[in-house]
Amino acid sequence: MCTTCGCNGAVSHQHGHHPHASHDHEDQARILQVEQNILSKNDQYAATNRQMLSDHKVAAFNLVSSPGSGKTTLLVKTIQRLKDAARIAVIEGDQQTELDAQRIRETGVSAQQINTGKGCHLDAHQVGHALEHWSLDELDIIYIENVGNLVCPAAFDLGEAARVVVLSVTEGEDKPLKYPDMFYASDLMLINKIDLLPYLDFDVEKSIEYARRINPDIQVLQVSAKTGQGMDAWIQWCRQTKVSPARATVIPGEFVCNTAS
Ligand SMILES: Nc1nc2c(ncn2[C@@H]2O[C@H](COP(=O)(O)OP(=O)(O)O)[C@@H](O)[C@H]2O)c(=O)[nH]1
Ligand SMILES: [Mg+2]
Repeated sequence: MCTTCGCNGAVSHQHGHHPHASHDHEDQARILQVEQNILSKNDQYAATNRQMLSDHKVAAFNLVSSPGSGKTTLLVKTIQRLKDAARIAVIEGDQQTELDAQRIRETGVSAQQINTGKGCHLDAHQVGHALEHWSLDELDIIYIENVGNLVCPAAFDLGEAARVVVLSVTEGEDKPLKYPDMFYASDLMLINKIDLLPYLDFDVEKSIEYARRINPDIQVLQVSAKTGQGMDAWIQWCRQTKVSPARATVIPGEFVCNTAS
């Protein structure tokens, strides 16, 4: 079941292109009510997660993107660079398989896999259960790799300190305009795979302009997880995030990793 709208495939219902006549007003009101109930419940779990993470001074980052933008590769390279300075764990969201969690574990850090089955996003309740596997006093940073999907994860706060949308240059610069909710809900846009720019007609300036049209406050970094270009700035950004019971307080110059040097 898609928990964003409650559809489960048993009823004839397709996002965005079902004939309007197929839902009467009563159906629409019921769908709205289901959405509101699901999201308000999620927000309560997210607030609990955020408070707990804040109490233990753990910075959690929610990485969202379409499939294949390079989230797992980026996390592996990030961990390799950061693991001597910060104590890191990872929550991996995928519909199926433990493959990404295994890639993370090979770096030596702990990873909890959440398989969402037919669900297209992580929710705060699932993340809360994953957090139970660790003693939070022994961690500084938790990276959450969300399910690859530029739509549904936008609506689900997980209790993260900041949300990072990864846009790879092979996807085209128009994605912020096509998926505005995701870019509106993110604190940082990480443009990945910039090593491929010489071979593509991806317009970096335009992608930034589009993202800021949706979200004037969004920060932007350009990286190549493959070559390491731009990774120092990304690592610095992770270490600058101030943990608080409120969302998104990325304050340049403040270092809050418990063990950061
Ligand atoms: N050229 C290039 N390829 C990358 C980069 N980052 C990831 N990839 C490749 O993109 C593909 C998808 O990466 P993955 O990390 O699995 O993406 P995810 O689905 O977002 O977790 C893999 O073949 C990676 O090797 C990058 O910076 N440059
Ligand atoms: Mg992945």
